[in-house]
Amino acid sequence: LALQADLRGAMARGELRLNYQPQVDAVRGTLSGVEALLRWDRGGIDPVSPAVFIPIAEESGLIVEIGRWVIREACRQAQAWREQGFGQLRMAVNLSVRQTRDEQLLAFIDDVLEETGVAPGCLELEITENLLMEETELAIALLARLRARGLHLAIDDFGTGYSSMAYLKRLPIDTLKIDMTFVRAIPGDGEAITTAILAMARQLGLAVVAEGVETGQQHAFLAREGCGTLQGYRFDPPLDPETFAARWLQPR
Ligand code: G
Ligand code: G
Ligand code: MN
Ligand code: NA
Repeated sequence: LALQADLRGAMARGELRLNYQPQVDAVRGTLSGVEALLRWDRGGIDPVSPAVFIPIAEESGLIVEIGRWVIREACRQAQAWREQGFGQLRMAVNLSVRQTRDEQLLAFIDDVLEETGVAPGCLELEITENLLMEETELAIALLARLRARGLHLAIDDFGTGYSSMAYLKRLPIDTLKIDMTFVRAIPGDGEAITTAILAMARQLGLAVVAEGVETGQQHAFLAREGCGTLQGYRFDPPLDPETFAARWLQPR
């Protein structure tokens, strides 16, 4: 409860920040996109992981406000980089289940895109597989409207839930993100499931991002199996915007 009150104050005090992790073309090693990840910087005190404070924010409903801040800040950053001459990036943000029940989400996103000049196709929303399984037809309809608007949708932590190929086929999505538990098990048990996910994605015409890629061996396996995009400590952890720009962005 203390943390919940603190979190409310954190927004007002400007303690929330976004870090940015590169998504890298598996073959060329070039930047294909970026995922924005939320950080709570409590100035001197230990930072609290979003794995801890996001569930708290969800319980209190504060996640709607925080989630909106995340979308706006990520789009502002993408536009700032564009204005600095770095071209238009594909920016991925995580969406929590509660936000898919926000009837104003579409209107809010429209406003942010207009205000920042970010193209809809450059904003990707990540929704966890388990969230999708829990959600109602209403949430799916909202996702379909977002996609019709031109946004991209990705399924995060893919492979940990129970979605069937038939179910996936009905979903308005663009990308599967292979959960890092499978990537961590390469070489080994992770190989077969990774190959199966890639084959299924190919059949469905979906792009694939492998998460948690840490080693050269994992990178080589995934590139060989045709996984287009990689994300993980092999390339970089989530970085503050200045470090991200210095390491990954070049003037065009
Ligand atoms: O970056 P890190 O590994 O600490 O993130 C921990 C968890 O918090 C991950 O599951 C990640 O998806 C989630 N997370 C990070 N940023 C956001 C955000 O802006 N919104 C939501 N809903 N989840 C986030
Ligand atoms: O659930 P989601 O995929 O959005 O969360 C991604 C989380 O994984 C982030 O908190 C990020 O810090 C973490 N992460 C990113 N790359 C790696 C990696 O290579 N190894 C590990 N262990 N964690 C990673
Ligand atoms: Mn994610
Ligand atoms: Na994930």
